This record gives sequence, structure tokens and C-alpha cells, in this order.
Amino acid sequence: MQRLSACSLDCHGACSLVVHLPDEEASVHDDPAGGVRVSGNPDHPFTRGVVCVKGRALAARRLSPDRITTPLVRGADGALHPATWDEALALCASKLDALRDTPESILHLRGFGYRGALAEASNYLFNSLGAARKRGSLCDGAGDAACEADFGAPDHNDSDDLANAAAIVNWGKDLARSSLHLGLMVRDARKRGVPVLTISPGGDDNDAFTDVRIRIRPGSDRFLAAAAIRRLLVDDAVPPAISGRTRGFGQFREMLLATSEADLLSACDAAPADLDTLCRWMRREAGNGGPTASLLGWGLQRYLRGGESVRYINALVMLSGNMGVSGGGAYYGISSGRSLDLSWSRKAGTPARTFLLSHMAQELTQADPQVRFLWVDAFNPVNQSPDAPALARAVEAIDFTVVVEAFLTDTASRADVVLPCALVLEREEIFGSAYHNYIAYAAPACPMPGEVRHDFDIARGVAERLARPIPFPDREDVLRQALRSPHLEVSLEELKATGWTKAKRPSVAWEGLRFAHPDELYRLPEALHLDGAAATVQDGASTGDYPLHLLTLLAPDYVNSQVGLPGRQPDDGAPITVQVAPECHALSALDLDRPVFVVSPHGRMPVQVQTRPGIHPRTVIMPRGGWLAHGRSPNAIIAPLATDMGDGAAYYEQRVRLEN
Ligand SMILES: Nc1nc2c(c(=O)[nH]1)N[C@H]1C(S)=C(S)[C@@H](COP(=O)(O)OP(=O)(O)OC[C@H]3O[C@@H](n4cnc5c(=O)[nH]c(N)nc54)[C@H](O)[C@@H]3O)O[C@H]1N2
Ligand SMILES: Nc1nc2c(c(=O)[nH]1)N[C@H]1C(S)=C(S)[C@@H](COP(=O)(O)OP(=O)(O)OC[C@H]3O[C@@H](n4cnc5c(=O)[nH]c(N)nc54)[C@H](O)[C@@H]3O)O[C@H]1N2
Ligand code: SF4
Ligand SMILES: [Mo]
Repeated sequence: MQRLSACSLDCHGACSLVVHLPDEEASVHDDPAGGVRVSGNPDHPFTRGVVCVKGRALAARRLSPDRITTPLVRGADGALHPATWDEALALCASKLDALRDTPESILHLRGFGYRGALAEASNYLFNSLGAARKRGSLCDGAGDAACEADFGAPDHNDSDDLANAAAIVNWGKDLARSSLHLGLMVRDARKRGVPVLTISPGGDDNDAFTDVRIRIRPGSDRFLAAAAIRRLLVDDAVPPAISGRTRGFGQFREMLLATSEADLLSACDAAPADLDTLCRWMRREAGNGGPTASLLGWGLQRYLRGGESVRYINALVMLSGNMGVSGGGAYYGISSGRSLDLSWSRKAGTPARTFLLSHMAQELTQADPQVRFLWVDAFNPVNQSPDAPALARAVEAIDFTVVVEAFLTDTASRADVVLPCALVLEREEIFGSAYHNYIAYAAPACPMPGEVRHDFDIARGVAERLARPIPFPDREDVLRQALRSPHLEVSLEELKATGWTKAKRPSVAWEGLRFAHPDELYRLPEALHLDGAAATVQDGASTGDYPLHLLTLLAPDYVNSQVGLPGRQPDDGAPITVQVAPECHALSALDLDRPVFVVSPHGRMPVQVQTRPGIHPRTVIMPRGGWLAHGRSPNAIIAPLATDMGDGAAYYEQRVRLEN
């Protein structure tokens, strides 16, 4: 038997899945996936039947022996013990009752471990209570804010329109690891002769999707983009039809002409020939006069000036005539919920106060009044936030912490109550993608193991046990309401039958160069900051002591801290492997036969060092996702630094050194 479902992991694929169920459960006892197989839905236009290793592993992952299948409550002995749902939910409700009049002492932290219409249930519960919530983003905040500043709202051309590009510039999107299906589109484009230029500090797996590469210094994209814009200005190549659609063009022009090309190029470690290449791509020479599409990865905005980098790339796309046209555009991202009506949770109430995500440990320690109750769901902040050890201590210091989880993560292991949630393939949901306009329906194809419950029912279970219960809407109504969006024309029944639908959105964003600002004009950046290229100081230590950028790139078989292949998370104490360029000067002072450490002002981690050509010499590449409990989370040595815009986390700004 087959059922249609969808993958709601934190990945913009949002793949439609075909779940192949075994005919007889009894015959598949020895199979770690219980006889269930997952494949891609060939009818889905974006994912085209292709599903990644993590998607294929979903069936086995849900049956992992590490899965939490009953509520856990911390006992007087300090350990977590199995409890009944009644006990666990009543305990949570009584703690909330005691704080009902001081909602500022209740903090709700929700991540993107899973998203969708029903996933809003915990937001609904805690908004109804007026509790405190998070501010900013660990993910895409700086770039989002940059797009909002430039366009008035984030948007990009439809994913299908990429097929009309005559040339492509990829600013650091990892097409092999993070963006499988986008990678397939780029591969097809190359087969048709569309040339692809990749710009990054290296260490990614983009070689198979690249014709020409520019290797730049980490965090310096804005200088390369500015240099390309400067050439357009020097050549008077921005027609009034474009400059007239921007605000502040004259001032912007003056500012850039006052810089020197040589300074800009040295700030990003690019050669004049690299700039020639980028100009060829953006001025439509590489694509024989056809438009150039620009892909913006999210890695390039995980820096102190990450927002500014996105703004300069957008400005280059705009001023070179590639904005608002089919085959062109700047693809950064969209809100995954924008074509659904998810307002039921937001309308429930406003938060008493907010806590900055990138600085959560400090925010919790300094909070006045203190946080007395913390609820975390679909989130592993103790692992994924900067300065993870400090956050671990701050969480431990809170009177009462509840974590809704499927595994005993670095966060869940510090909870007073762990509530076991259903996972992908087990729970019903409707959700969108942060890249394409398809909406997915995930059917509950497999039974929930043990006493596991849907997140929606968990939040409702607490709400109805409060002394003053909070009424919950019906599940079905929430799903139907989600589809009552001006961008959708589909009934719940139709969506269930097909597994996906496409939201109605213009194929070209910003057609006619009319933007979402009230005056419909584009906004050019007001400044170009040279700091960040020069030495900066962190924790009183100069970058001379810590000369290398630590780039914590994602791993193909993990989604963030979630292990794709069950059992692959090594906890044998073996050091994590990092990569540096063969010409990295730190190598000369290292004895690779002795233990090597990556050292930041925040701590040190044992590592194994590998060399890999093509990486910027001032860079160490470390995979992210390892667990603190196994000594493998890079966030143990990463400082909390906020990006210039959007309250993002500047993980890649972290400087380190290598030593024995
Ligand atoms: N397999 C897998 N897929 C995932 C995830 C996962 O954990 N595993 N996570 C998902 C999530 S939450 C996200 S946010 C996305 C992120 O996916 P991506 O947008 O690909 O972003 P990152 O992995 O953060 O960034 C890595 C890329 O940025 C490049 N880069 C780093 N610094 C710079 C720079 O200064 N300039 C330029 N031009 N490039 C730079 C690196 O070379 C690398 O190619 O992936 C999603 N998909
Ligand atoms: N060093 C470093 N750290 C980073 C980054 C970086 O570039 N460098 N990038 C950051 C990025 S892009 C992101 S998006 C964040 C991600 O940070 P998180 O949102 O914390 O990501 P995950 O590690 O995937 O944690 C999600 C958790 O949700 C759980 N989960 C899965 N399904 C469900 C469900 O249905 N219900 C519930 N309740 N839980 C579920 C999973 O088991 C998992 O533990 O991390 C950031 N951390
Ligand atoms: S993690 Fe894999 S299966 Fe899931 S949405 Fe992303 S590409 Fe698709
Ligand atoms: Mo992310």
C-alpha cells in the first residue's frame, strides 16, 4: 500500500513523498524501517520524485531505539523517569497556573524542527497566555531584513522561472548539500549550456554545478558586489529607466565612486580578473545577452555585516538590469508560511517581552524578572545556539523546563519534563517552503510508536488542564483555515488526494520594477562598511591571535542537529574532522601526528585536520550538527554575535586558530 506524505524537516525542499507500507507488519521485524520505504513523488514539479538521504532515512529514524516514546519527568533523584501523559501534562499545567499572572516569567521557544498549520499550536497556547518569546533568527534573519530593506518585502521569481536564465551566479548556496532540487535545476541548465559562476570561500560541494569559481574571503561579498556596481557606474551603464526606480541613486553613486576598485578587491581577496568575470555574468555577456539569475545562499549572511552583503548583491542585480525580469532575479528566500493563513496563533495574544535568540544565554541570565518556566518545542537551542555551554547552564538554572522532543537532545536532556512528539510520516500537516511556491500535505502514513502524540494534541492537552482552560480550535478547522488564503484555490480533500498544490504567485517578482515600499521604489544601501575586512577584536583578543574564520557548514546527512541516518552520530569520542587549504599557513606550525585543537577565545575542541584545495587560506571548515553531549558541537566555541540587520547570528564571523 502507498500513501502520500511530505517532509517537514527544516529544508526548503518540502518534498512530496510516497510512503510504501508493508503488507504484513509481522514479516518485517528485522527491518530497522519496519518494512516502510520512502521515495519521492514523481508528480511533484519541483522535487520531481527525487528525495535526499535524510528523507529516505525518515522511516528508520522514527523507529530508532533512541526515540523517546513516553513522557519523562525528572524525579527527586535528579534523573528523568517515565510518567503518564496525565501526570506530565497536569504538572506542566500546574506550573503555568502558578505563573498565570506573571506571563513575562514564562518563555516559549519554538524552532523550525517542524513547521506548518498545526505546528502553530504551541504559539497559540503561549500567545494566549501572553508569554515571552524569541526575537531574531539563528538562520536567515540578516538576509531577510536586507531583502525587506531593499524591496519592501522578501520575494523572488518563481522557482520554475530559473529555467529561463541564460546565466547563473551562485553566491554560496551549497547545491549538493542544502539544496538538492535546486542543484538538479542548475545541473539541467548547465546541460543546456547555461554557464554558472560560483562565488564562495570554498569548502562546499559545488564543483559539479560550476563552470567558473571565484574564491573570496569569508564575509566579504559586499566588496565584490560593490566593485561590480562601481564598474557599471564608471561606465555609465545604469540606464535612467533603472536608476529612476531607486531612491538615493545620486548619493549611492557618489559613495561608490569615492572608493577605489583596488581597495574593494583587496577587501575580498579577489583579483581584477575575478571582477571581469563577475561583470561578464552580470552584464549579460556570459549568457549571450540573456538574463542572469543570482542565487544567494544563507551562509554569506552569517557575518557581522551579513545584511550588508545581501544588500549589495541585490543592488548589483537591480542596477545591472537583472531584477524584475524573467530568467533573472535575486533568489534569497521567502517566508514558508506566506501562502497559508496561519494567523490563528498570532491573533491569540501578544508576548510580554522578547529574548534575542543569538544572545539567549546572556538574555536569560540577565532577565529581570527571571524566567521561571521555559517551554521548548521543535528546537534544540542548547546545541544550535552560539555559546552553547553558557545556554546549557542558563537552561539548567530555570525552575522548570519542558521540552517537546523525539530524542534526548542536548536541550531535552536538561528538561524537567520531556513530552514525546510524533515525527514526519506520523502526523498530519500542511506547510510551505522557504524557496518555492508549492504547498505540501503530509498524511499520517505510519502509526505513532509508544505513547507519542502530535504536537497539536500536546499543546491542547496542557491548555485544557489549566485552572482557566484555553479553548482550542478543532484540528480540521485549523487545516481548512490554512487553505483560506488569497493565493490558494484548493480544498482540503483535493490537497489530501494530490499531496501538493501550487500557490498563485506572479512568476516574476518586482515586474516593472515596482517594489513593495509605499513609493514602489527600490532602496539602495546607504553605507559600505569597511570593518570586518580589517582586524576586529573579539573578547579582547585580536584576530592576530585567532586568524582563521570558523565556517560551520552543514553536513549532507544531517538536518541541523538531527541525524539523518540512524546511528551515524558518532559518540565514540573520535575528534571531528575539519578542512583547511593546503596553503593554510597554520599548517606549518602543526604536528599532525599529535592531537590538534581548534581554539577560540571561548574554548577549544580536539579535531582531525584534512587539507582540501580551493578553500580560502584563512578559513577552517567544520561540519555543524554534532552534539554537545559527544563533545562535537561547534557552538561550544562560537561567540554570540548579532548580525548588522534582522537580529541574526553571525556564526561564521568566529575567529579561531589551530594548535597542538
Ligand atoms: N543536508 C542539509 N541540508 C540542509 C540543512 C542541513 O543541516 N543539512 N539545513 C537547512 C537549513 S536550516 C538551512 S538555513 C539551509 C542553509 O543552506 P545554505 O544556504 O547552503 O547555507 P549554509 O550551509 O549556511 O552556507 C554554506 C554555504 O555558504 C558558503 N559561504 C560561507 N561563507 C560565505 C561567504 O562569505 N560568501 C559566500 N559567497 N559564500 C559563503 C559556503 O561555502 C557554503 O557553500 O540548508 C537547509 N538544508
Ligand atoms: N555553528 C552553527 N550553528 C548553527 C548554524 C550555523 O550555521 N552554524 N545554523 C543555524 C541554522 S541555519 C538553524 S535553522 C538553526 C537550527 O536549529 P534547530 O531549530 O534547533 O534545529 P534542529 O537541530 O534541527 O532541531 C530541531 C529539533 O526539533 C526536533 N523535532 C523534529 N520534528 C519535530 C516535531 O514534529 N515536533 C517537535 N516538537 N520537535 C521536532 C528534532 O528532533 C530536533 O531536535 O541552527 C543554527 N545553528
Ligand atoms: S530533507 Fe530531504 S526529503 Fe526532506 S525536504 Fe529536504 S530534500 Fe526533501
Ligand atoms: Mo536554517
